[in-house]
Parts: sequence; structure tokens; C-alpha cells
Amino acid sequence: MGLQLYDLAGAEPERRFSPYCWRIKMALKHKGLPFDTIPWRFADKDVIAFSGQGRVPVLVDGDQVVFDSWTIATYLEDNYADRPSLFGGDGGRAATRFVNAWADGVLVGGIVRLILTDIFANIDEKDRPYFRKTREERFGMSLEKVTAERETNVLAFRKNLEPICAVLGAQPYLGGKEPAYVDYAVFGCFQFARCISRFPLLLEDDPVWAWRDRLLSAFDGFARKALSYAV
Ligand SMILES: N[C@@H](CCC(=O)N[C@@H](CS)C(=O)NCC(=O)O)C(=O)O
Repeated sequence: MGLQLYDLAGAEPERRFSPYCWRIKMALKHKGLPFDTIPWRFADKDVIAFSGQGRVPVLVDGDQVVFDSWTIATYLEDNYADRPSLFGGDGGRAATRFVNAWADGVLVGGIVRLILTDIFANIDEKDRPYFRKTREERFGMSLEKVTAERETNVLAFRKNLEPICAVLGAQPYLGGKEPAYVDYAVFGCFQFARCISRFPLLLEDDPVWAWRDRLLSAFDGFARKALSYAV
């Protein structure tokens, strides 16, 4: 049996929007490993209870169960070392770890503040009460209030992308000439937004847009074929 990935789904089972799951799907493609995804909803905690925690991605590889996207990425790199590298050595792994942590804290956090109400609108009905309660507790205000000023806030968000723009103006991928996990760690965040929200985060003349477009085309357009909005 191939690898299995529990993958966060929205109202439609094909709407897969977790930034962390997207990283891993791109990493599995990069490694050339066949896998199946299992749609999972926030309410399905019991379905992944075997992993000992309540978040996705969860990867099942034979009798191995691995959770947390960074842990899964390092698992794939170490256990499938004969396949294309995700990190390009120890230095690459260490630097990627920083970018991964930055993407988790700054990028996902920034994106969520812009699209929180769209996430709510696109998730499964059975997930909505849990999502509203946990996110309103986290933000200390209503979902609607979080996104109320988004037309203005997106300008600051785009400005914060300038370091990525500068790198992508000089090289096609964050990993250099070819994409690597450092690209997938960041790409997952933009693909998350694209799969769950029509809100335009990026401008078409932005180097980040062009980079994202190259990654959407990677692996025979794997990410482009996903149910998403053309923003
Ligand atoms: N650090 C974890 C974060 C995983 C995570 O937060 N996943 C979200 C989906 S995007 C989740 O499963 N949330 C469950 C919940 O909020 O109850 C990783 O990198 O995998």
C-alpha cells in the first residue's frame, strides 16, 4: 500500500486548503512518491486519534505514523534519501527550518487575518461552530471584525513580501535554480489562500505571482488542478 495523507477538506471533499498539507503534497511529488489523500474535517478528531493528536497533515507510511509538516518533511528526506533531495544537505535543511518557521508565524498569520471569513464560508457546515468559536477566542474578536479592514491591510501584507520579491527577482526559486522544500513551505501558504478564498492577495505583476505560477505548473500542474479560485 502506498502512502496516505490525511488532508484538510472544505465543504466540497475536493476543496483541500491546509497550508501544511499542501507543503507535504508538493514534497511527496518532489520525491516522486505515490500517495493517496484522505479528506479530513476539523470535526473528525476521532479519525486521526491514532496519531495521538488532532491536527493534519498526518502521514501513514506502512506502520509509521508521522504528523506535523516539518517532521513529515524531515521523515521523507531521511527515509527516502535516494530520491531527489528536499533540502540539499544539512545547511539547506537548517536554513529551510527558519523559512518554515517564518512562514508558519508571519505568513500564515498574515494571510489568515485577510481571509478568515472566506475560510468560514467555505468549510463544511459541521465544522463552522467549532471554527468560529476557536478562532474568535484566538483573535479576541468576531471573524467579521478580523477581516473588516482587509482592503487596507492587504497593502501592508504585500509590503511585507518585499524580501521574497527581492530573492525571486534574482533567482527563479527560493531553493535556487530548481524548487525545493523551502519553496513548498512558502507556496503552501499561498495555495491555502487560493483554494479557500477569492480575495486577491498577490498582484499579477509581482515576482511572487510568477514564482507561484511556476509552482502551480510543477508536477504536471498538480497544484493548478486543485479546486481553487483564479486569484
Ligand atoms: N505545526 C503543524 C500545524 C498543523 C495545523 O495546525 N493544521 C491545521 C489545519 S491547517 C489543523 O489540523 N487544525 C485543527 C484544528 O484547528 O482543530 C504542522 O506544521 O503540520
